[in-house]
Amino acid sequence: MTTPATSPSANANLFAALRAAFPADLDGIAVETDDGLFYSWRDLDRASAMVANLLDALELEPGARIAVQVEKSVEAMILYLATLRAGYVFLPLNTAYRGAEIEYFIGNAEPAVMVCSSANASWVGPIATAAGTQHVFTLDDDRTGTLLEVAALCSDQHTVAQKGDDDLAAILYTSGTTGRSKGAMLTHRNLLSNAQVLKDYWGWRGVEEGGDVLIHALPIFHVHGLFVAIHGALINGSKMIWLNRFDPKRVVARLPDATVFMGVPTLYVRMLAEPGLTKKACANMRLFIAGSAPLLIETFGEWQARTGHTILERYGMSETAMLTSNPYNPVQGERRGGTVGFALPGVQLRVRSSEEGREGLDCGTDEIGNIEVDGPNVFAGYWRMPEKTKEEFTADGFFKTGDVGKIDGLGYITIVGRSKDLIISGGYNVYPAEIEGYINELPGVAESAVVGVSHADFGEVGVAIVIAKPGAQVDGDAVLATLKARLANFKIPKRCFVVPELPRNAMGKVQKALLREQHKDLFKR
Ligand code: MLC
Ligand code: AMP
Repeated sequence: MTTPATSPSANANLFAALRAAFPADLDGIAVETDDGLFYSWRDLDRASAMVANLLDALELEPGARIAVQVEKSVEAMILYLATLRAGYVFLPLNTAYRGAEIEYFIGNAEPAVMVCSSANASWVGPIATAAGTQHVFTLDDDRTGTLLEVAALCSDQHTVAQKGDDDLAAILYTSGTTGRSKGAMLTHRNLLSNAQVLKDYWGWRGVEEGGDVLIHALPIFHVHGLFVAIHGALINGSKMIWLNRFDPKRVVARLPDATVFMGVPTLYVRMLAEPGLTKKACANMRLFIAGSAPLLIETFGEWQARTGHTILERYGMSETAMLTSNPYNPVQGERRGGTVGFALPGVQLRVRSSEEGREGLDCGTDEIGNIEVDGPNVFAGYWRMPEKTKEEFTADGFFKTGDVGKIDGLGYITIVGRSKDLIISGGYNVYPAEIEGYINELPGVAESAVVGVSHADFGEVGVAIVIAKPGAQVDGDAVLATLKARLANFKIPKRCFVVPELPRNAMGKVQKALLREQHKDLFKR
């Protein structure tokens, strides 16, 4: 059962906890951008107050959603902090999303405010307005845009909005194997409890212990970059070295100035290709953390050999924030490559059988089954989808992750696969059902299957296999070109084959395992 992250009388607003952790010296550096800008703790406090005052002046309804699709910048992070501070609900959107995707998210979430880049305002603005959004602002990654122009006129003093543990802080959209994307509703308690656990578990060092410095190189519209990284640094009063875009050369160049790095496996693979990645470059580093997708044991081993550091792999989801982690403290055990470590303190994690006749029974040691979780970090449900929410929880309140794994005798958890049909490409989720839906609507296409195959850089990528209607001519490259105009770039399959038929089992179901096997060596190193 969940316990409150804060006492009933205290303000459960996540921002209040982050703000309370700012160092006493507000003139110290909170964020240094890789292109030479410095933001003090006072700057973060004042700027978030100004944007929060702007939001307050709009007199939005309680629980109003602030949808944001902007390029990464420190100001975009400040907008996130301001949204929490003012007590509204942050709704980040991947910058790769195109018209149809944005139209769905806006239509479904009905945000009161939309913030987009000025380059996209001409198409995002009308979509938002048509969906009833009252306020559209722009924000660019060069500190320009109408949001900052208006915020500049607002006071830099702001009282943090009073929030309860179960009030919503953010909605993150995740796709699904069937139907449209679902908005995972995360509360202040979900996010704060997770940040507090990770602060201890990963041994973040306070200012008095020399302080940590985090290299922030991930996008800030997903759990990893937005919550794990930003909350991790802020709740510890640690400085961030901020890169708007991941560039392996720049990250390697900044390692001597930092102590903590977080990345999806592709970031580690790309950094390993840099000759500058040496033991000497990493001498000041305390911790390298990986997650969001499986870290290959080869990458884990190569990293250890090259840098002398053992990557700490952890596992999480949009719906749950972080669930498990390899130990930081050697007293708790070694960091084991190929595993995602132990359930975090406060997280209950169990593996349940899906075998016929044993469905729902607890698996024994090393026995493979479905991973189910409970804890203060587990989300409040899918936005306006009570039925979907119900389906994804067990009768006794555990969330069904859709991941398949096992637990060994020492408690190390290994993820061996997924029961959900999902491809994780460079840390982004791609749902084959969504892509197949788009392909099947193209002229001349009878049906299609999209499968994930190994890729040296992205870990896994999609490959489309298409069947043409009798007499129709379909060109694989043309299919991909059409998809590119409609869908986020990371969702586009890397190859498309037009074949006479799809392999099927006796029940008539497409045998995706066979297709994966056929194409498994397309992108191997
Ligand atoms: C870019 N492309 C991708 C891709 N990213 N294709 C598949 N998968 C991806 N992830 C496309 C581009 O559109 C381009 O196509 C081509 O691949 C090459 O692009 P690139 O220049 O190499 O890509 P780049 O811009 O460098 O981006 C790669 C990346 C990025 C790895 C830096 O994908 C990234 O930041 N990934 C991190 C995702 C993340 O933060 N996930 C956390 C989710 S939270 P074309 O055709 O245009 O040339 C979560 C929970 C948890 O999962 O546990 O943390
Ligand atoms: P998302 O919906 O983007 O939050 O993605 C969550 C999914 O990413 C999880 O359900 C897992 O399938 C996967 N994932 C996250 N971390 C890991 C990891 N360390 N190893 C394997 N898969 C992971």
